[in-house]
Formats: sequence, C-alpha cells, structure tokens
Amino acid sequence: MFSGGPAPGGHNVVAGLYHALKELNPNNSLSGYLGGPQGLLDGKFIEITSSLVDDFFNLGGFHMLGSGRTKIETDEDFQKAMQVCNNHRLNALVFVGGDDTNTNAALLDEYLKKHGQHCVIIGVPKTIDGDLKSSEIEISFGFDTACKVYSEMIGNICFDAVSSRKYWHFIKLMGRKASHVTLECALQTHPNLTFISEEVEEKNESLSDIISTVADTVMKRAQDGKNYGVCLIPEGLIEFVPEFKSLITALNRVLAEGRSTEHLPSGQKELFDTLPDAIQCQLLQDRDPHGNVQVSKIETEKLVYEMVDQELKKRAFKGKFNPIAHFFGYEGRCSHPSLFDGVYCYNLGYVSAALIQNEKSGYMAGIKNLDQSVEKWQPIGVKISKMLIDEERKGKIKKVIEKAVVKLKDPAFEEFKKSRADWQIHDCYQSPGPIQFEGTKKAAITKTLALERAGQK
Ligand code: FBP
Repeated sequence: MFSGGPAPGGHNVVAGLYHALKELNPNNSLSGYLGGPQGLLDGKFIEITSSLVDDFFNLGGFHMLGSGRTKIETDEDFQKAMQVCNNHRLNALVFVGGDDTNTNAALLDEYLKKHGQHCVIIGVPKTIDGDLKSSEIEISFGFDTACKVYSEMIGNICFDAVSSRKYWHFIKLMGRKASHVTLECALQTHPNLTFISEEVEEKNESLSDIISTVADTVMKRAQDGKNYGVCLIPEGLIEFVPEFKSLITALNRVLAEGRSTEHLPSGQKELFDTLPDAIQCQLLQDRDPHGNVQVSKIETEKLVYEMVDQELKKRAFKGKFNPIAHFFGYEGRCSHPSLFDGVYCYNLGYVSAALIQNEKSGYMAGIKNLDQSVEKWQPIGVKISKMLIDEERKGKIKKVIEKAVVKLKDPAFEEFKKSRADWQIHDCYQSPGPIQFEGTKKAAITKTLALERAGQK
C-alpha cells in the first residue's frame, strides 16, 4: 500500500518486493491496496502480476495503485484493518509512506499483537521531504530525485536571472516542516538568498527580520547594477517564524473546537487581521488528516515579495524590483526515479521481503552505506516503535515518528553557511542540468547525503 504524497521510485519498491517474494516461493502472491490506507479499510485491492510490475518499473508516480492520506486512527479503523488482514488472509502488509504512515504501521502492529492476530507489518521510508531519517535510516526514497528535478529548474532560473538581468525570483520549495529540500537545492545551485526555517526558528527571527534581509540584499545588489536575484523559500517557513508558529497553534486549537478566528487570543487575533485576505484563507484551509497545516497551499513566496516591495518603498529605494513567484512542488514528486532512487527502491522492496520472511513485524526496511557502491550496501530493519515520540496533533498529544528537521550542526547546513555570504552578492550560480538516469559509475547522490556520510566516518 502506498500512502501520502507520491515520491519517485515507489513502483520499484513494488517490483523489488514482487520479485523477492516470487524468488522465496513461486506460490507467494502480492496484492496492492487501491488509493492508500482508505483502500485497505475498504478492502479494495488488485492482484500484482509480473506484467503489471514490468509496465510500471522505473516509472514515476504512484498510479499503479494510487495513494491517499487517510489515517488509520480510531478503534473502528484498526478493527476494520484487522478484519481485512484476516479476510484476505494476509501474511504481511507493507506500508510505503512517510513519518505519519509509518506511525500508523507501528500502531497497527501493536493492535494486531494485542488481539493475538498474526500479520507481519513492515514500513518503507518514503517522502521527497527527506525528513524521515535517523542514525540508521540514511534517507527516505524520493528526496534524491525531487532535489535533482528542482535543482535543474532553479539552475535554469539562475541562468535566466543573470542573462536577462531584470527579475528577482522567489522560489518556494516543497518539504513541509523540514528545509532539507531547500538546503540541498541551495548547495546544488548557489542562489543569492536561501532561508532555512529551522535557522529562523533557532534565531527567533520575525517576519520583518526576513523582509529586512531580502530588502538589504536587493539594495546591495542594485548598487552593483544587479537588479536581479534568486531567493529560495522552504514551504514550511511560515510555521517557523515565531509569531506565526503561535498563531498556527492557536488556529489549530480554535478550528479543532469548531470556533471562529474571533476566539483567537489577543495578539494572535491582531496578527491574523493584518494578513492579506488570500493568506488568511490559506491559513484557514482544512488541515490534512494528520492535523498538519497544508503549507503547500500557503503562498509564502508572494507574501515575502509583497512585503519586500512595501519595505523598499518605505526605504525610498530608487532602483528596480521586478519580482516573480514560483512554487516547485508537484513537478518533483512524480518524476521518473533518478538512478540512485531507482536502485535504492528496488532494493528496499527486497529488504521488505527479507523482513517478512524473518517475521520482523513492526520494522522499517532500510539500507546502510548508501554513499558507497551497491555491493557495499547493507540491508537493515529498524524497529518503528523506537522512533515514536509524543507530539501535539489537533490539540491532543499523540505518538508520532519524530520529523528529522535540519539541525544547524548538520554537515549540509555547515557547508551552506560557509558560502552563503559570497553567493548573496556575487553571482556564483550553478546549474546541474537534467537528471542522468543511466551510467556506468556509481549513481550520484545528493550533497546532503554525501556530507552526512563523510561526517560519520
Ligand atoms: P509526504 O510526506 O506524504 O511524502 O508528502 C510530501 C509533500 O509533497 C509535502 O512536501 C507537501 O507539503 C505535501 O506533500 C503536499 O500534500 P498534498 O499532496 O496533500 O497536496
């Protein structure tokens, strides 16, 4: 079962799992639940055949089965899931998903054990956001490809900026709460400005600090005759700006209680009222089934440039400021997998089969030594319940897998910090070009993973 947003390589997980199961026993059969966890609860599935696997091998997207964000949450959901496991006589169930999905996997495993039911539950780490990782899970699949797709487009924009010399580009990048995607794309393309949400939070920077940084940079570059630039914004930025963080927490509570924004605590109500109508509506949109604000729907890139424009007017800036907003999100999630993700995912399918064979219920499939050649990769299983922490969701404390956000001591952040002042003023743009899908050498990995692995040695 796929779950959550698509990520490049998902179909190869199915292929690896199918081939491994057939190698273990030709009588094994594999079914795919349709449309994510809802398909499981409704008992809707298809039989996965060798020709289906061939048709979808190395193909982006999750459309072999579809996906969804239904949460298996209530006692009734768990009961239904258990019934399906029994009725369909499942020996095992593999959840291909992110932190919330793998949390669901751990809870279902616990529920089945408590009710004396036997079905091996396995998780596979998926998300382009790169925030499902630990000391053992080096990276979730999809991050590599998505960063390469976005970096190709950002590189093109950087070269356009320096060629046409008249636009400031504000690019919001997917990644939800974590800024790994933005950080990796910055390392690959060297834009003039990059905000990292986790740093903003750590330094307690307000929205007006962010706006001042951009306005200062626009003015400094204008002095050198550069009325252009590129600024990367992680989609979760708004949630990390302290005043917005408290506003969103308060909004979540008020909405969960079915009350209007009139009931926001004072201070937060005033901040909410100062926001443009569009941003207010975006902040009020339905939370996803896991209680997260849908940050992909908040146009932070526009909010930032509109406020920068106002700030420049206040400062009586005489130069030109022509901003253009972009959002790179959905374009990166269904690309064909990079060589790295293609091979990684196929092997994750094999590791899942090995965990099933060894009855390792409640484990996540993983592979270590991903920076080395495939022969040196090491299959592992990680107990999911060990990754769970308490977190507030929809106003209640829940057990969830901790999101691995960017830490300011991370090697990738340290590397970025060394160069960013230079990138801000000088044009150091890099354009990595399109993804290479084939090669005789080891697949190129992201700079984030290479730096992290080098730091561990
Ligand atoms: P997953 O965590 O499910 O892999 O999804 C990642 C993501 O692409 C985020 O980067 C983004 O904020 C979100 O999905 C968008 O959600 P939706 O697909 O519901 O619009």
